[in-house]
Amino acid sequence: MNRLSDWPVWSLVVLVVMLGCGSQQPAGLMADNARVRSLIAGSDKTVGYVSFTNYSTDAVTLIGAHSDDIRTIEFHETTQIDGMMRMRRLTSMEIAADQSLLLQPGGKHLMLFGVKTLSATVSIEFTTATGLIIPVMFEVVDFRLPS
Ligand SMILES: [Cu+2]
Repeated sequence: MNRLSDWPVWSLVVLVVMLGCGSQQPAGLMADNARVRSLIAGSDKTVGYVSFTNYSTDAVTLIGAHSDDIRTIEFHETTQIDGMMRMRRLTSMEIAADQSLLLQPGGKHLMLFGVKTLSATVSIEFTTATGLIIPVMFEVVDFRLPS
């Protein structure tokens, strides 16, 4: 579901229509550029970033994230207070209708705790306020940016 930026635009449109007709997938929520930072030696926590776009006419609220290989995944937001970068935990993240939500360095992000090992990809399932499960495949990449 990620890497959509590499696809022609018509592919995206077709995919959205298909999702709208499917019974398992929530209509119109797309994830792009999903990546998790590879583990630093001696650490079992890391960060994840992804761009969600909501092509539906209803807001989508994410209330949780889960992965079999990760003990805890929290939603975080980095803000600058008096020149200091601080992270706070968010209980949910909303993607308004027809809008995108960018999880990126220096802003909202996923915080992964209790990560034992990471292979090339990691699947994270997001839960919405309406009880839908949205699986997103994250690519594990080596980058060194502040969370
Ligand atoms: Cu954080």
